[in-house]
Amino acid sequence: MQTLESISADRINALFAEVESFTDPDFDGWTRTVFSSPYQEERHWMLRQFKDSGLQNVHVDAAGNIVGVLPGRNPFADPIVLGSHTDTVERGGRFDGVVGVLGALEVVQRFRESGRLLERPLMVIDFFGEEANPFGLTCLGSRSLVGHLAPQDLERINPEGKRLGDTLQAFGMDPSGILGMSTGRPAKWHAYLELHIEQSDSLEKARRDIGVVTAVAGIKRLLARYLGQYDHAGGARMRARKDALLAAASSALVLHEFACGNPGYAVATTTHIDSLQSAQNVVPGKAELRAEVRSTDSAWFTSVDRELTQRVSARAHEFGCDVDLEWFLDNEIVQTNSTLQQNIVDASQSFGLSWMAVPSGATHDSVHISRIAPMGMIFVPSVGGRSHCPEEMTPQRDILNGIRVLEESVRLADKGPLPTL
Ligand code: HGY
Ligand code: MN
Ligand code: MN
Repeated sequence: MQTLESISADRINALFAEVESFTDPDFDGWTRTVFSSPYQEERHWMLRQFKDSGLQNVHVDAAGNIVGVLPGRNPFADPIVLGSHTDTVERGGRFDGVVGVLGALEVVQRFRESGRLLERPLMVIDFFGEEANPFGLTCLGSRSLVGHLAPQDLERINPEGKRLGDTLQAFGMDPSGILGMSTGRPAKWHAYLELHIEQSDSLEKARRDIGVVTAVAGIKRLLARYLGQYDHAGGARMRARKDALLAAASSALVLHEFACGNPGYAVATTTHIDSLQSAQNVVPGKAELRAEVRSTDSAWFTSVDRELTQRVSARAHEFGCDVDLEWFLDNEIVQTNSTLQQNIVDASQSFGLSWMAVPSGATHDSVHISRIAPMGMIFVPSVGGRSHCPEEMTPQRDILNGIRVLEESVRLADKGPLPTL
C-alpha cells in the first residue's frame, strides 16, 4: 500500500529526472542560464507540470514568471504564495531553485489529494531569471513583479554589447510588459514561503534537518578600473613599473582579507580580473576587476564600500596605479517574518525534525517579494555545503522533509493572521 510519503517520493523523483534533462550539453553539471534554449525548453515543460498538478489559471505573466493557483474556500482572500526558480548558473547543480518549485507543486498535489481545502488561494510561481546574468541584474521576474525594475534597467548592455530590452524581446517577452508589471499596482499577498537548499554547511555541520532562515544577505557588486602605465615587459625595470594587473590582483587579496576579518557573517568574492589586452610582452597599463560582497551584518554592510574603496585605492597606489571603484547595490539585507519563522519551527517540531536558525548567504527571489508580503524561507541541507557546481547535492529524504514542513507551514499561515511587513 503506497503512503502519502512514498507517493510524494516517486513523484518528486520522476520530476527531478525530467528537469535534469534540460541542460546545455557543452558544460559539465547543469546549465540552464536565463535566455538560453535549455531554459526556454524547460519552461515549456514546467508550464505543463503546473497544469498537470491541478493548478488553475496557469499562465506566464508579463514579467516572464510561470504562475498557477489552487483555489481556496475564499476566492477573495489574499493568497499564500510559494515560489522559487529553475534557471541555473553555468556548470550549476540540480537542486538550487528546483527544490522550491517542484516542492511547491508537490504541496499542491498533497492538498488536492488529501481533500484539505485551504481558506486562501495557494499560488505557485516559477520566477523568471533569478540567477546573476551578464547584464548584472539578478531576479528579473520577482524584481519586476514588485516594482524593482526601472526603465533604465532595460538599457543595460552585456559584454557582447547587447541591450537587455532587446534580449528579452528575442526571448519572446515584451519589455514594456515587464516594465508595466513593475509600474503597476504591486500584488497583495498574505504570505510568501520559499523552500530552498542551504548552499552552505551550517545544517550539515550541526546535523540539523531544517534551516529556519532569519535573514537574507545584502549584496553589493564592484567594478574597479585600474590605470597604470604600458611598458615593455622585457625592458621596464621592476621597481619602476606601474602594473595595473598587479594592482588589481592586490585588490583581490584586500577584499578577501577584509571579509575574513569580520566577526559576523560577511563574504567577499573577486570573480573577474582582466588586463583588457592580448599582448603577452607588455606590462598591463589598464585592468578591470569585478567582485561582490555580502553580509547580514548591517553595520558592516553599510560601511563596506567606503572602507574597501579606501583600502583598495591605498594598495593600488603602492603599485603606482590609480583606481576608480563603481559600486552597485544588488539587494539590501532582508529579515524574514517572525510569525512565519515560528510556523516553520512548529511544523518541523510536529514531524520530530531538528531545526536551527540560519542566515542565507545566497540571495533569492524572496528578497524582492518581502516588499509585498511577509516572507519566510525553509532550508534543507546541502552536502558539503556545496552549490553552484555539479557536486551540488541534497538527499531525497531531506527534500521530502522540506516539502512536509512547507506544507504544514502553509496550513499554519492559512489559519492565522500575519503581522504586516
Ligand atoms: O547569487 C545568489 O546568491 C543566488 O544563487 N542567485
Ligand atoms: Mn537559488
Ligand atoms: Mn543560485
